[in-house]
Amino acid sequence: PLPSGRDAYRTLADYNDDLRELAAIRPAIAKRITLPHKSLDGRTVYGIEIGRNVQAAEDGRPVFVLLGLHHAREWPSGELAMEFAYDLVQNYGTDARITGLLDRSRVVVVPVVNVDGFELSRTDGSLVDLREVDAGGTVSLLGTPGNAYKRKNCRVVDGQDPIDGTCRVASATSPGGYGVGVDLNRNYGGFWGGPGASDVFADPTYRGAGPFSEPEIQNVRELISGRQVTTMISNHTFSNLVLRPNGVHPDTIGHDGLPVGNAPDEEALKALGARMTAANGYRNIHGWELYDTTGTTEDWSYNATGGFGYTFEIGPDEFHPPFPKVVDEYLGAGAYAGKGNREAYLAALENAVDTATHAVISG
Ligand code: 0X9
Ligand code: ZN
Repeated sequence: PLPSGRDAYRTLADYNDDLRELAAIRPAIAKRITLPHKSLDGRTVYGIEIGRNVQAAEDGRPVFVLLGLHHAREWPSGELAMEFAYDLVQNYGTDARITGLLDRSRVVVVPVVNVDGFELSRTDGSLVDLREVDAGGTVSLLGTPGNAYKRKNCRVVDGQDPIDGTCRVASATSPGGYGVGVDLNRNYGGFWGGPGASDVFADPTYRGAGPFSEPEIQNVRELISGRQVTTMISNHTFSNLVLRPNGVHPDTIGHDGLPVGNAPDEEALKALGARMTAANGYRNIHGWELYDTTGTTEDWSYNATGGFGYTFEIGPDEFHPPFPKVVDEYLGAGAYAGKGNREAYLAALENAVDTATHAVISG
């Protein structure tokens, strides 16, 4: 079973309850944190900070940051982040490896970055797509019921009407679509405004009015800027990939202030990618090998801070599969025997500690 014992997807309320309770179980090593900005719809965003003597002020130990649910429909991305937090808190003091790592680092987990979008997706959606079968037996996807496949946040722009006056992506008469919102994984300041992001509000990759325009992304900026984050993973679904900077093809970049060629730390970024993909069985590639993007989490965090940053695309083929698959993808069980993200995150945490040991980043 998972560290938390859960066997179904959390709601936003479940995440908030779990973050509070997990911190309360072991306050010597776990502290709930409140991010500085409320979401557009006024929700508080919480995380948890884990490590030896965590109630004291930051002491310069390196930090590993694990993020989930930038994209509302990608439910496993929050689950795996939350389960790693449980794993660490439960095993500190008994598991020598985890104890040693948490003595020398802190880990910050924010399982739900896009609280508004996730709440809508999780509570006003369905796991079942609307399909039509024609006389010849051909199946076509008409759309998704409710809002289970919402991607973006709940930004409304003047003159661009939200469906039914809300954050919804779908209505009874208009299933599917992308609806309102900014793509939070195009809103960071890393090469914002470049290729692989849209300036059209209705598009799935709408980048927002400017870099860091969205409070949900201001939260992540301030979280990372205020700590010595040596390794960051942003969880998404799906495609079984570990993506590293850069997000833009070397032939595309080199214009308009975009970087030329590979990231300066290409060899080390690739090496950690190899360690993590040995653990989870995914492919270890540059972001641009999936497709060009700008304004993503890792392109900002790596270029702004020097801390290594990755996107994990969890799972082979579904935004939110039946929950037993999520369990196996964390533990490396069942169809994923020996290939789990638990071990990949531990490799990332070891790197976070090791990077600081070698003093690559000044404190
Ligand atoms: O497009 C995204 O934001 C991510 N894929 S998703 O299906 N989860 O939406 C991938 C972004 C990773 N970075 C690069 N491709 N550069
Ligand atoms: Zn995503």
